Amino acid sequence: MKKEFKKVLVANRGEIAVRVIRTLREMGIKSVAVYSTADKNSLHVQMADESYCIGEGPAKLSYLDMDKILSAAVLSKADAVHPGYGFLSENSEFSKLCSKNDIVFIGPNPDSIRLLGHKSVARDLAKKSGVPITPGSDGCVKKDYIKIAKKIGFPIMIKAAAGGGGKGMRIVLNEEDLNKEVELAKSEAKAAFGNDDVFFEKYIEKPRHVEIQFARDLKGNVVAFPERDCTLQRRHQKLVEETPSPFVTEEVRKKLQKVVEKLADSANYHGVGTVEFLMDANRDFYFMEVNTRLQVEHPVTESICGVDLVKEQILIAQGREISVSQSYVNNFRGHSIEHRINAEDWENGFRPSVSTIEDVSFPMGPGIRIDTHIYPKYKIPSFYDSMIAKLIVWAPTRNEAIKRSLRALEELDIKGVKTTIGLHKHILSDYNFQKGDVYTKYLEEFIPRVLSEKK
Ligand code: MV4
Repeated sequence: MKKEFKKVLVANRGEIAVRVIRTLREMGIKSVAVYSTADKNSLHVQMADESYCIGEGPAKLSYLDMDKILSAAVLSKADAVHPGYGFLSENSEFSKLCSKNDIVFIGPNPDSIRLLGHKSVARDLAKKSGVPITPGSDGCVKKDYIKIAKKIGFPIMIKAAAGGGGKGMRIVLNEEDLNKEVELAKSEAKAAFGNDDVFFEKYIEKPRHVEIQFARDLKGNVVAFPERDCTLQRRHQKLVEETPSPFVTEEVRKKLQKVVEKLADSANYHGVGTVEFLMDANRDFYFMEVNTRLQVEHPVTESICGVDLVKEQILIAQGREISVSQSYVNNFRGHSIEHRINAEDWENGFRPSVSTIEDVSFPMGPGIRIDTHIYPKYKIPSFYDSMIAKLIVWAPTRNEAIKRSLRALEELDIKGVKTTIGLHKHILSDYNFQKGDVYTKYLEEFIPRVLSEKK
């Protein structure tokens, strides 16, 4: 089943397309970019060996159009497709379509994507593999809502089986609200995902978000990386990610890695993936979901482990073995923090600030990595995500990483659009963040406080 890739099509745009093309070049593999008319001046198009326009700006007409992307792959004689994150990266139909056309989809097989994409099926698999799950319903709930919820104990959370990333979730505090909330959750889920299956979980208060990156090859070698802490989010969008977590002990890390290894094995998973957990104040952790793609925050893991996760993805897809061992990864060094820089006016409701980058200068020096697709005079298209850059900072300790991040953010100068750089400086200067004392709703309280103090 070994296959050497000579050419890979990157089915994405922006910073992740650029990041994937860089690794392809290092591996001596030709790259093919696809782009929408709105992206014709984009950096990924300039960097690739060849490129194909696949349609108009709206993602549905380009980056989500499976047939167009497949045509470009066939036409360019690409051996494989790298989907990046978002768009078609977790679409099992697309993965199947690639295989049917003798093109390797760089990711797990369609069955793994489909199974793990169904939250309740993934939860069952986690339970069977010995991964701790929150108390909750066995599978999806069809009737006896009150009986099931009472057994779990209020407050509970209703979650959509086809959901994820916070979509289709509802908290229910008491029995009186339950039936109404289940109906609301179902109709929301139906509208958003075309599937109204829901399940119940015990509600975990003030949790942290901790996740484990893993890789597993066709031979069954598994590596589970140190945890990433992605607790600082706003409306389910991560803003700051770091590794290792300031909250996780060596002992808890070992436990997390052990259960992830078991889960990857029992899913017979091939590729890189991430298992997300909720962690409570006692450091007890509970399975949340599995992401079957490369994630935005993967560079922090690369920084402390000395690994190129895109290279590992490609090696695995070629039928080769993972190039790093568990013991190599356990010898990780230092601390890494990522800041997502969005073109948003964070002081005014995070309104998207899409216009032209008049000028930009990037920070440099020890421990600094910037993943971005912007350059001076680049016009940000309005059709896509507002993330325009990621700053990834490494230092020997968390404390030094925080100081270095502040230094780097001061050097980072973006003119022409409003960005979240200022907010990141406030976060880094916050005493609770410095102590590592935050929880998932922290920014909901922190941001209004910062804004009122500024006035
Ligand atoms: C939870 C929870 C509390 N208890 N489940 C949000 C994303 C989705 N994957 C699951 N999420 C949550 N599930 C139980 N049983 C709280 C959240 C949650 C959250 C989790 C991680 C990061 C930010 C969050 C913000 C709000 C709610």
